Amino acid sequence: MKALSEITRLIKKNKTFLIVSHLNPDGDSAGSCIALALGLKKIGKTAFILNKDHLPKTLKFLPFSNLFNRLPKGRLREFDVLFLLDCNSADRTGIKIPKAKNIVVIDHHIQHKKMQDAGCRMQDKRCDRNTEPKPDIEWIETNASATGELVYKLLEALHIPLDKGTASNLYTAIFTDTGGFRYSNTTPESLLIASNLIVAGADPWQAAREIYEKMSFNRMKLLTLCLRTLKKQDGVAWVAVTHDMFEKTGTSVQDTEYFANYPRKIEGVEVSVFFRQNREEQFKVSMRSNGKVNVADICALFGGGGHSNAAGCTVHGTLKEVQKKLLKAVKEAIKQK
Ligand SMILES: [Mn+2]
Repeated sequence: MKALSEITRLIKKNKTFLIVSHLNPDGDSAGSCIALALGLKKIGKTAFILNKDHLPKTLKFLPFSNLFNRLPKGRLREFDVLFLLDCNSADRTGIKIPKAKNIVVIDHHIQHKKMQDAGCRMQDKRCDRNTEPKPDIEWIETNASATGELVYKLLEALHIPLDKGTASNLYTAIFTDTGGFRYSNTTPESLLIASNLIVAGADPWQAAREIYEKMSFNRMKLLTLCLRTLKKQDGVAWVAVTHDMFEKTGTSVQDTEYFANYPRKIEGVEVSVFFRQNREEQFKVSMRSNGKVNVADICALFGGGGHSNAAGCTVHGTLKEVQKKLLKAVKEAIKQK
């Protein structure tokens, strides 16, 4: 593969690396970043991870999680190579991209410019890639279940042996993005790689317990408040979390992870929508599809994106206004199927 060999060549001839990923890091972005940093350090390189947000509590169990967002003291000097992992545009990082001699994208999301073709509105500044630094190499495989798969292949191509720490990070990356190997993006290859990662020391039960089988009491209380808002109509079901629910239960945004999946479990539901209050009049919207409707296309209409079965966008307005707009778009998409 051309991009992969170009990346290995670039790594071999350079010394300092900065690894950046999308805001609100998830298991795939965090696991991929940490595994890549560990791999680069193993072959004598300097590597740092930069993210707009802290690692969520639920991912603190990852080995070497202390590498996440631990930057060199003083001003950031120019790095030889900047990696953009698990995203392919600067706006997904939420930060101004630091200077680097080379920019490399490793990702499995559909590209923003392709989303533009799919109907992303030009007046939305999120669509404007002209102001963004242009990557020198883009390795984007939308068929990969997780960016962790690509990092696995990269480390393999560099002949870097897998240790337990790296294996656990990559296993968690693939495990979370496939929903615990349940989603339709699970492939023979993701399971094959996962198998090799277990051989190298990854612990499947630890990952399962930490990601899906563990919840603080307060988070469970938030979930019950959230599920009380459940509504269903014309093949779409939705729930919401507002600021006062966070206050009542002593929880935060991080505690809503996977809430978007619950309404999708309901029989007869094609799409589930989760509305999470960001600001007084702004909501983060997460959509999940059962496979018929491409929710990335719907979210692209509102300046967002993602995968066909899991996507999101941020929309301004009161909860009522946002729900009206979004649910109308979802119902139309369902009707067209
Ligand atoms: Mn991912």
